[in-house]
Amino acid sequence: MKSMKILSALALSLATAVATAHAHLQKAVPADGGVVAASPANVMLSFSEPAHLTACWIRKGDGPKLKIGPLAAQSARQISVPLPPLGPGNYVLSWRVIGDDSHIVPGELRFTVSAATAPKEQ
Ligand SMILES: [Cu+2]
Repeated sequence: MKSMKILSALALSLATAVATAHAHLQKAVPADGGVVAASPANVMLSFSEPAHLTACWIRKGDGPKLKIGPLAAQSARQISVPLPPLGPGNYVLSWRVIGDDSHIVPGELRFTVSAATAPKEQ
């Protein structure tokens, strides 16, 4: 039992040591807080290490979260998330990725589709 305690303490300190190696979002297109003139076909997420997108949602304003899929099965540093056609408004894209260190990292990104030149909504 004592060895189990030492092992879990070791695992904890290891987890702390790699904490800075999480799959952090480094760059996104459109950028967080960005304004785009037309509905983007996808969002490109660039992570600090290969990550596997396990879940992704988009929400317009205070509306319901819509699940996005299907998502790529492989992990990659760059992940393209397909978007449905978006009308003018403020959007929040949220996701969960699992990095190669097996840590789950949630993230979100806000962007605006401007009203001026956005495509007509059906
Ligand atoms: Cu990590």
